[in-house]
Formats: sequence, C-alpha cells, structure tokens
Amino acid sequence: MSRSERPPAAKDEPSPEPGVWGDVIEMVGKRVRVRLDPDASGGGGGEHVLPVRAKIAISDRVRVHEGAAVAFAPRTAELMRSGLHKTQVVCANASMLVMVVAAREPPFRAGLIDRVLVAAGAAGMKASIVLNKCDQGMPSEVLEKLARYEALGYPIFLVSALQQKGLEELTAMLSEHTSVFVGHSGVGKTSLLQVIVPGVVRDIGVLDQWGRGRHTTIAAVRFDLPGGGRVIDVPGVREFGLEHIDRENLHAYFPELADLRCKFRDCLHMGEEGCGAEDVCAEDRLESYQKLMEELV
Ligand SMILES: Nc1nc2c(ncn2[C@@H]2O[C@H](COP(=O)(O)OP(=O)(O)OP(=O)(O)O)[C@@H](O)[C@H]2O)c(=O)[nH]1
Ligand SMILES: [Mg+2]
Ligand SMILES: [Zn+2]
Repeated sequence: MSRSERPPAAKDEPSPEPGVWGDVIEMVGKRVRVRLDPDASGGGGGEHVLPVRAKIAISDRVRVHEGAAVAFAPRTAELMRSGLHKTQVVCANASMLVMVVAAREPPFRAGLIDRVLVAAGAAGMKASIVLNKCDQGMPSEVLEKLARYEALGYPIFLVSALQQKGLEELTAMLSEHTSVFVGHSGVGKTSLLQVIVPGVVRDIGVLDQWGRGRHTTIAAVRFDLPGGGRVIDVPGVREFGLEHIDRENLHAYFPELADLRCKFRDCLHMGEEGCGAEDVCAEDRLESYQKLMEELV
C-alpha cells in the first residue's frame, strides 16, 4: 500500500512504533551488529551496525529505527557478572550455560565452576560442563569432581575440539537451546565453536572491517547451529563476581543445599550448631559456598 492509500490515523490513536525488530548477534568495542527480522513477505532482514547503548547485551532483541536502537524486548534470561564497581550482563535470552573447562591448560579450577553455576542458577538458566582438551589426558581427580557435578544434575561432556571427539551428545544438547560458552581464556570455547559450526571463522572475520584484528578475546558473537539451536561465544573470564546475588538466596543455587533443613530454620550453613551442610555437601563445594557468603556480606 502506498503512502497516499494508507487510511489516516484516528486523531488520538498512537502511531505504530517505527522501526524493525532484530537480534543483537555481535558486540565488539562500542558497536553492536543487529540482524533484522525478515518481514512478513520473507523480504527485509539484513544487518545493521549500531553504536552500543548502555543497556544492550549480546542476544538482546532490539527495535532499530534510523540507525539507533529505539526499544528493547523484555529478556527471558539475563546472565550477570559483577565486579567491585559494576555489574555486567554477559548475555541476554540464553537458556543454557555451558561451562567450558580444561584439565591442565589452563588448570582446572572448581571455584570458578561453582561461581558460574551460581550465576546460571540466579539467571534461571540450565547449566552444563564441558571438559575440553581430553586429548591431553583426563586426570582422575578431575573426572571425580566432574562426576560429582553430574550427580548434582549438571550434564557433563568430555570432548576434544582438536580431535573432534565427543561432540555428538554436546551438539544434540546445544540444538535444544540458546547456549552461552563461559570459561577461562584458552579453554577452547572458540575452537569448539569452529568444529560445531561450519564456516565460523569466516563469520568472525567480518570484524576486520572495524579494524579490530583478532576476534576471540574481545567480541561476543552469537551463531546459529546447522542442526538447530544457537551458541554465544564470549571473551574468556578470569573472575566471576556475584555481588548482584542476595546472600540469603545463595543456598538456592547450590542444589545440595537448596532444600536442606537444619536444626534452625534460618541456618545459613556457616558452621551454626545443628547445621547439616557437611553431611550433604562435598568439602570443597561447602568451602565455595562459605567463601561466597563471606564475599557477599
Ligand atoms: N590440545 C588441545 N588444544 C586445544 C583444544 N581446543 C583448543 N585448543 C587450543 O587451546 C588454545 C585456546 O583455544 P581458544 O579456542 O582460542 O580458547 P578460548 O576459550 O576461545 O579463549 P578466549 O577466547 O581467550 O576466551 C588454542 O591454542 C587451541 O588450539 C583441544 O581440544 N585440545
Ligand atoms: Mg574465544
Ligand atoms: Zn545449615
């Protein structure tokens, strides 16, 4: 319908919101790349590069009008990470957190896993753990710890991106979700993506037009998987602060403590009389919990 054919808007009727909805599929520096939805006729689509606004996170749904984000859709989930001075949204609208770890390079750190699992729980996301670089060996103490996480309900995947081993089960899980790969720098998050999503290197290469050189450490990117599902690759993390979580709620994100009833109803599992935490919680898991409780004061 041409402009002249359009019926005049009723006087007090708000004019329809201008712009087109799309997904934030890449964030680097002060820019975001938005992939616009196709229109009803199957046309439209295309991509826009916009300046970052404080609110935007990777995988957000935004409405784009005249080169700017003019509206944000409510997020189904918000993975948060906080530092001393600020809280950051790691990604929006993901349903599965995939904690990627290595046994040796970089070293396995259960403390970081515990923190990230808490962040996933607080975001209302499911979580799983991928041990990558299995070609470098699978030390029994690492496998024992992973078995404990599995018993707590977190699926475990033993894989090697290098040898392309163990990827079928992981890919099947990923096809059901929008997932985010989280982990220490160098565990192989981007390497995994490269073997799971064909052609991914070229896709990341588009960043070159912004003169940013190498991609993996600075950009957050979301990819569609060929068999369904989406994966978000974010820069590696060294620390994962949880200041945004109420300490009274922390136990809810430790499955072994979530429903624990101790002698006192308001037991915080910090060594109180009649506390049952030691009976249900592995020693280092309880240590992680107590360390976090002390941090969140
Ligand atoms: N032996 C072995 N090396 C691997 C494997 N996967 C990745 N690597 C190597 O580990 C190094 C880091 O891999 P990346 O994929 O860049 O790691 P990343 O987690 O994306 O790192 P950041 O982007 O910095 O967070 C590279 O040298 C990879 O070749 C694997 O399965 N086995
Ligand atoms: Mg990477
Ligand atoms: Zn207790």
